Amino acid sequence: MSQLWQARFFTTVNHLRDLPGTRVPEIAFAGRSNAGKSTAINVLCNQKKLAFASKTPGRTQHINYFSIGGAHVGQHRKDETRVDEIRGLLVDLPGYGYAEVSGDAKLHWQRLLGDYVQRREQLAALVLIVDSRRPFTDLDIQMLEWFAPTGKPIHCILSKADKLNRNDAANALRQARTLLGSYVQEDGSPCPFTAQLFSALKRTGLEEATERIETLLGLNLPSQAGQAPEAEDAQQDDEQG
Ligand SMILES: Nc1nc2c(ncn2[C@@H]2O[C@H](COP(=O)(O)OP(=O)(O)O)[C@@H](O)[C@H]2O)c(=O)[nH]1
Ligand SMILES: [Mg+2]
Repeated sequence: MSQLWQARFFTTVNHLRDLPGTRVPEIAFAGRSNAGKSTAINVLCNQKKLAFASKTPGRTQHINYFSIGGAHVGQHRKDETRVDEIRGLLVDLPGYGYAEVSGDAKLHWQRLLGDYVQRREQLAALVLIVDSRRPFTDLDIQMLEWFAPTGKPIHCILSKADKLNRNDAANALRQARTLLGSYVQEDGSPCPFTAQLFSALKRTGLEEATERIETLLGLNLPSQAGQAPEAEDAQQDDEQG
């Protein structure tokens, strides 16, 4: 059973100053409106309505947080999520590129998303959802450009792969990998960007995406709960090495 199945709603944020003070790693899901972001989150977390999959794109202009761990398993129990036991957070970012969003809302989005992905220390990696039938849009590229300097990984999920035949899907994946591979860090080494095909409908690529996200969140490691002092030692060792 995937640990992502434990996900449950944690909080909603409209301004960066309200971001949670949690110290655990978080993975943010970004993508253009209608790319299949909510559907992907729901399938990955094996829940029908965790992230609201709407037929009216552009509605949600806020950041939704889902927690992994720290909650009792029984969904019917109205218990508090135990914040100190949370092991990771999934972050549903507002979808972008929706034509009817007004100028002010667009600016608010740009500031919120740009600042969040560039500055949020707890952000371990970005999952970028791109419709496999559409090339990367300007705003998808914007996300890559914002995030590349952080040196952190991006995992690109090419969604709705069931809409493509085998050949076109393979081409879409190849093109995405070529684009992602063109990003290099200051020392010339490639940015840690990966891509895969995905279909929520057919559940293709589900295992690959789950494993990648669990790894990026550090969920495959033994629990670090209550071991904060050792974590500092480990960091010093890294710097010496
Ligand atoms: N065929 C197909 N449709 C999908 C898939 N994932 C999402 N969709 C559809 O695409 C539309 C937008 O999905 P949604 O998750 O709300 O997109 P979001 O705006 O990025 O959150 C909905 O009508 C979904 O049913 C998929 O894997 N295959
Ligand atoms: Mg959505």
